[in-house]
Amino acid sequence: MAILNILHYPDDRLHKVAAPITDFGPELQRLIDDMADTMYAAPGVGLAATQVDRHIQMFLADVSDEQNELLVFINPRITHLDGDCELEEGCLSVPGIYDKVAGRARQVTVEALDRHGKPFKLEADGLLGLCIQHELDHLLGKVFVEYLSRLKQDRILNKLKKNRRKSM
Ligand code: K1U
Ligand code: ZN
Repeated sequence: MAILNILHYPDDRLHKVAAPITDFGPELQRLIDDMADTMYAAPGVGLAATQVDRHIQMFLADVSDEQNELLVFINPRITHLDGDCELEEGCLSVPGIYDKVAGRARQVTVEALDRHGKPFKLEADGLLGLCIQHELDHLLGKVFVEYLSRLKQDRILNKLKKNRRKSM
């Protein structure tokens, strides 16, 4: 078991675009297990490889209460979006900040490969649907706060700076 370091906004490495995965060998399997440990320990309901400074197209999600329904999405792509999501989102890379992002869909269809390279298709709504959209953004180098107004972004940056100073 290993807990990986989660990059914190505004780290530039959160803006890197992830590359497709072609090798499903032991190194990837180890990374998946370590990312799952990291996500559950945080605790979070999702984690993208970008957030642990691995710039490959993979994210994990588990929105179950018992943390026993791990989903692994490799080389994911959204094939359908519908409706409007009213839920607020959070981010392990932007601790303590929750807000609603305009334009998030209520229902999402995603196609991806599982940890063994097997294709699957999933339709999701609610927290899982939102989490999938949020994690896919991470793989594109986008952090949710960057969708908020300039004023909100400045406030968030100030708050994060203050929190960092307090914890030093
Ligand atoms: O990608 C991440 O930073 C993880 C993020 C995922 C996410 C949460 C909510 C909406 C969209 C995306 C988190 O998990 S933040 C932590 C969180 O929301 C949470 C933690 C424990 C229980 C329930 C929620
Ligand atoms: Zn996030």
